[in-house]
Amino acid sequence: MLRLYGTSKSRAARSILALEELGLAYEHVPYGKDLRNPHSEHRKRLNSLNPNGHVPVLEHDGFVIWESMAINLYLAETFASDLWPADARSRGRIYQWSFWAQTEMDRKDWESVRRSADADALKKMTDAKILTLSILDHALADTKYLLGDSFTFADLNVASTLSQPNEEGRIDWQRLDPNEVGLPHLGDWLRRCTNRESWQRVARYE
Ligand SMILES: N[C@@H](CCC(=O)N[C@@H](CS)C(=O)NCC(=O)O)C(=O)O
Repeated sequence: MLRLYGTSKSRAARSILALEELGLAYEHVPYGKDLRNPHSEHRKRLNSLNPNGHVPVLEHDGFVIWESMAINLYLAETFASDLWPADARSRGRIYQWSFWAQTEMDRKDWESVRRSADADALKKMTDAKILTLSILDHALADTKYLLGDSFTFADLNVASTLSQPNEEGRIDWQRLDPNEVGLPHLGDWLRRCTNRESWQRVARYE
């Protein structure tokens, strides 16, 4: 039994996309705004599953795991697919891009939300974010996907960190258009990823 907690309008989207891309049957429990009430049953249930109190959380036959990337890498290892190549170097690349997305992009995204009322600070953070994204743009200059010709967990994990299914192929809460900020390769790649059936489907989920 697979059960995934967290609304698709949150970081849980990354793991919902992983379940969808793997074609697995699962139950979706779309905890979201209801978590703001500290006394709600959902809040208590979530805190009992994840001491951090965050979504996503995955339950798999009694095994509980949290952190979106850990969930995705666990699913990748558990359920064989073309998205998870067998050799150690390809997997190393997938770890590299997955951790890069979390440490270099996702954390900065959080910080910039907190600074959104300070125009100067936000401008500096946005410029720094675009500079970091140019690393990804460069890596995609001569290749369709991060590991070559086919979509893998590297693309899934990075693209779903940059753009949730309801963000229409734009980057994070600022809705940056990669082409407008001078990142054309990243823009083409992100469109390839977010045009996938899974992204289109998950955009309609609660
Ligand atoms: N690093 C974590 C971040 C999880 C996270 O921050 N989740 C947010 C939703 S986007 C959340 O649960 N917020 C509700 C809360 O903290 O009460 C991951 O990738 O799983």
